Amino acid sequence: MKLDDLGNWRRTHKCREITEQLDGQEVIVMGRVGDIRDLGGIKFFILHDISGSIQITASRKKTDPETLSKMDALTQESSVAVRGKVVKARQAPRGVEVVPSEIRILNLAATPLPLDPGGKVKANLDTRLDARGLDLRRAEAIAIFKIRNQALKTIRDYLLSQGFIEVQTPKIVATATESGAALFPISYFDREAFLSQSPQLYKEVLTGAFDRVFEVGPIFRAEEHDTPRHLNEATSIDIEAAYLTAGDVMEILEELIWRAFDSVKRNCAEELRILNHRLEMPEKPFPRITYDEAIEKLNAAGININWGEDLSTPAERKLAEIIGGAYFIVDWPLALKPFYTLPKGDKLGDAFDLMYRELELASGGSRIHSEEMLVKQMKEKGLNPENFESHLLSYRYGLPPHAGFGLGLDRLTMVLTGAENIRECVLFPRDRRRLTP
Ligand code: AMO
Repeated sequence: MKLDDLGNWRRTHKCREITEQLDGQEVIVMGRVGDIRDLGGIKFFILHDISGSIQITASRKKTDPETLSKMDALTQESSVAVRGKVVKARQAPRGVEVVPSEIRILNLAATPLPLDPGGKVKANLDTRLDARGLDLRRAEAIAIFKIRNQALKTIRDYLLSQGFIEVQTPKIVATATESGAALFPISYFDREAFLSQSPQLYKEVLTGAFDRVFEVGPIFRAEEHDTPRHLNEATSIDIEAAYLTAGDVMEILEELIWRAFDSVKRNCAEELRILNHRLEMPEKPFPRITYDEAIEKLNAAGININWGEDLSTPAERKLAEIIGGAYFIVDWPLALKPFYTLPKGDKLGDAFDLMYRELELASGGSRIHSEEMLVKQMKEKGLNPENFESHLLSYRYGLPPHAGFGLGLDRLTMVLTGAENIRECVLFPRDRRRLTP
């Protein structure tokens, strides 16, 4: 079939804007075709755009043959433009419909569809991710990404209001920051390079010039985990601020999480309804417990963790049962935290994790700003300071004391939307088995 051109047509209204007040008015609407129904004398379809939907209704008797034949040719998910008159109609889903005078079929969807974006036929996650472009048209998927967008906007606005500058740091890097094992090597001309695990070292250096910086960007982890909360490419919201400590940036993090919840609750009521998710506001201040207290509580609850061990998944689950909601775990054993963590006494690091129930949302802390101390701690962690030479240069010239955190945007989106698998919260997830689409 020959397709139509968009030509000089432009939308006069989005679907949601078609209301009874426009009764009798001519409009142009554009979008994708949802449910199609043929009642013999009358043919309907639902037109969806990002704002919502509107019913398009043509009676066989009154509609011209060309428009009717286009109605007959339509398939679900085709993209179309409709010029027509707004008519009040009690039986239409929104009490109003558009009676077409001309239809342009801009692209015709092939049949059968690999999945039903209308949601009547449920598909499993793998089938959905294989046809993700189509899967993202589902109302639930759109709701998740609208919520993610709203949260990110709120977080950006807040950080900008607090004097942070948004930066972009290299994603092709020479060294690890978090742990050697989780790096993706790539070939960089005749040298080996890696995909960045975290903007950590760059954001720290930037505090010397810009005082406060933040970055929203990809982090790459070659983790073998195949879990509902790990990805090999995730998005983190990283901040770093000069002349602040872990305690100060925890307050920024708490405020930022609270505001993200609040703005989603106020601006995304319809999306939360679509997802059937009741969002409970976390109470400020979030509880803060030390690592030692966490171990005590766990041991008392029958989960044995020796001092110095990381918290296992069952331990995190148990803590979530005991504390619930959003809470900080502070004062970690230094050995469990990366080399750049500022020591607190002999054995502890001035570092924290932010948990939401059993999910770690963020981690951060105060950092070392003295070159000497950083070199010492690198050696203690078995790292070779020579590999960090260009980075260490920046510490030589008066880098201020600083602190910061990394917050996983995909995990935050899980919490805000009630998604049980992180893959639902990422447009095109990368995991051990999935490199396409
Ligand atoms: P960390 O390694 O804890 O800290 O990462 C920070 C946050 O990023 C998210 N995250 C992930 N999300 C999904 N899949 C993954 N594989 C994954 N890895 C991490 C989590 C996590 O809490 N440089 C430090 C941050 C800092 O101290 O400023 C860092 O990268 O939500």
